[in-house]
This record gives sequence, structure tokens and C-alpha cells, in this order.
Amino acid sequence: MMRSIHYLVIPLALGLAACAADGAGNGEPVDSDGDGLSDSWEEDNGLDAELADSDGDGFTDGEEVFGYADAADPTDHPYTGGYERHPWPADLENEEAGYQVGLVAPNFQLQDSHGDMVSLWSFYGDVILVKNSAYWCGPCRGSEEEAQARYDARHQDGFIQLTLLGEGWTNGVAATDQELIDWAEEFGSAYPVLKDEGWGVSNGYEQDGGIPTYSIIGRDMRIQTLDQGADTGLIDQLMTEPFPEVEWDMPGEEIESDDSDVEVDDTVAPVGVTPFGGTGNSDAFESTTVPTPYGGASCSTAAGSAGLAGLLFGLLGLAIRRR
Ligand SMILES: [Ca+2]
Ligand SMILES: [Ca+2]
Ligand SMILES: [Ca+2]
Ligand SMILES: [Ca+2]
Repeated sequence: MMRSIHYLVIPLALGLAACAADGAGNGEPVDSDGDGLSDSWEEDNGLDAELADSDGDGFTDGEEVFGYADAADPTDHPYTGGYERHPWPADLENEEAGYQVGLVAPNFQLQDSHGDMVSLWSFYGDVILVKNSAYWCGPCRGSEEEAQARYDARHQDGFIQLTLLGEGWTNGVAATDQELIDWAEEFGSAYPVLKDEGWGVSNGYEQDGGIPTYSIIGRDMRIQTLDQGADTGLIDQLMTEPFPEVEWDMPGEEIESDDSDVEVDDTVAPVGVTPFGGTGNSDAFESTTVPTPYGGASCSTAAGSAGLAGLLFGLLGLAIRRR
């Protein structure tokens, strides 16, 4: 739970001030489009203050900003699968990266079973277990039986598994979209199941040609083991390390709103400037409007009608959103 604090301090302090100002009826941040972000913050960060969904990808600007997605890039949005994204430090790109223990794991984007493009670095801060496997591979299937339980026991404290399918049912052929879905359903995978066509990423982690195999990445995105087993002892040891500090430009005067009431228009062209670096995906894909995976009560509702208990619940909601 400690890992969320560095995201929380400033936004919550200012968010509380915004609520107080709201209650007093002056100094209230204006949120013209009801997307949870004030007009002034949107204008300062290149978003459309008159449009809830600036980039037209079906997610409101507030959902995207609080979900660490790029609200000005229609190919990037909170993951449909609900697995939490995190910001990564800007200087990570300057670190030496490579498939070698001790180096930063190279970033990648692969398609998951929901059709989203999932970025490795968006899990910065989690201990990451990368599994190399294939749909046709019996031992890969056998070992996947325990994966969800391993994930359930740990993900709240910062753990994720990424299952990479290098091939589908047919040897030598990439997994189909349906095979990704079937795999996730068969094993109840709430973690990403990813299509690694042509073993493009897996070949980096795979050293001796045998699957299944696992690699472990620490909270700082540095590779800890390569092409080994799913060493839960090491995973648990790495999870005792503190969540790394990341500076991230989060709005300080946000207005929490009920995004479900906000109309989104997927015909609108994206605005030009992204407020965040490095989170965009290169491949466009069709997206649909889905409920945000991030819950949380409304700040303005809490201040206006639900009293102190509601306000505290709202702040708890904010805390959950920013983990
Ligand atoms: Ca707004
Ligand atoms: Ca907006
Ligand atoms: Ca959007
Ligand atoms: Ca977006």
C-alpha cells in the first residue's frame, strides 16, 4: 500500500482544497465538459476543455489521465482488462536496455486478449513475471493452471504476470485473436495474455529454445532472472522492495465526476499535444466504449451532500485510482 503514497500527496492535498472551495462556492475549478479535469488543467496540458474525450477513443480525458494513459492519443487508453498501468520515469529510456540480467528490460507493445496493445513499461513498479509459451504447448498449459492463483495472491501488492503466446494451436503459426481469448478463459487469466507473433519478444527472453520458461523483472524494470522457473521465493523477496519514486504530472485541482454521464464522441479528431511522454502505442486498433476499471466516489458529491464520510470515501476512491 505504501507504493501509492508518492502519487497521492500533492493531488490529494490540492483535491481537498478544490472540494473545500466547491463547498464554499468560490474558487471552484470549472470543468466545462464534465470529464473530471478542470478547464485550466486541460488547456495547460493540450487537452480540449470543451470535449470530454479529446482523442475520441471512447475513454474520457479524466479516465485516461487518472489511468496513466495518454488522453491525446487515440491508440492509447486504460487497459480494457483492468490491469493497472503505472507511469515510468522519463530517464528509463536513457538506461542501457537488453535481454541480460541487470539490464533494463526493453519495452514492447503486444496485443492482449481484449484487443488492447499492452506496453511492458506501463507495469513499471510491479514485479513482473514474463512467461514464454505457446497455445499448442502442453507443459505451458499445465503450468498455467497455477498462474491465476499466483497472481491473485500478489497483484494487490504490485505483481503482474505477462503470458506471451509465441504461436497458436498450429505449430509455426501465430496465435489468433480467438486463441488469446480462449486461453484467457480456459485459465481464468485476469493478467495479460499477449500475442507474440513470430516470437519477436520471446526470443529475447528465451535463451535455450525450450518452453515454458520464465523471466523475472524487478520493480525498477531491471531483469532479475532470464529463462528460468517461476521462482515465487524470489518474486516475494523482490516485492518487499519499496515502490520506486516516479514524478508524474497529475492534475492538482481535478474535479471528480461521474464519468458514466459524460457523452463521448468517437468521431472527433485528436488534439495535437500529448501531456505525457512515452506511453503511446504505435499500432492503431479499434476501441470500444467500456466502463472504466477505476472506481471511486465523486469528490463534488462527497463535499456537496454526503458529508465528511462521503468525502473520505471519495479520497479513498482517489487513492485506489492512483495505485
Ligand atoms: Ca474538463
Ligand atoms: Ca476534456
Ligand atoms: Ca480519450
Ligand atoms: Ca487515449
